[in-house]
Amino acid sequence: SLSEKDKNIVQTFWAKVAGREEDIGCDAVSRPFATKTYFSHWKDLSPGSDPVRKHGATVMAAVTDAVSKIDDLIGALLSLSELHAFTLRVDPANFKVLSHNLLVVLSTTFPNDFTPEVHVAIDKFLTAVALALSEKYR
Ligand code: ZNH
Repeated sequence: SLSEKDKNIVQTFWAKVAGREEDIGCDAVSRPFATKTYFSHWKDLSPGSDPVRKHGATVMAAVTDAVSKIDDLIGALLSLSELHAFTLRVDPANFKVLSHNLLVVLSTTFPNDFTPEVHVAIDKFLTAVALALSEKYR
């Protein structure tokens, strides 16, 4: 789980992400993650399309919000967990795929800041986010 040191590293790194959420989120959701299964109601599913970009920004805004509530991720993400479990019915295995996509995009967007130490902390954080989002799945 996340140590105090990990939390500090995540929050410091995330200060660099601020303002770039839309591009980063767009890249992350443009990478394959069972898009067709869940987003077939969108008119344009291609990487970087308007709905993909908008959804990337939405997801990243939620992740940024989670960074600010890093001490209570379960509480912070409870209603989103409910939404994904009962309304959207997203297979929680996909949370891992998106987390991985985010790691890839963050590492290439911030090649200098994405040190091995940052990598470990962000990986732990995204794992905790995925776990919190899975809370309402029973
Ligand atoms: Zn999700 C939606 C977040 C993952 C699918 N999302 C959503 C939203 C948010 C989110 C915030 C919005 C809500 C409202 O509107 O209210 N997600 C999120 C996060 C994550 C996620 C944070 C992680 C990290 N998702 C995910 C995945 C999937 C999904 C993985 C699949 C694959 N989501 C989804 C859908 C939706 C959402 C389908 C809806 C969209 C539309 O329709 O537009």
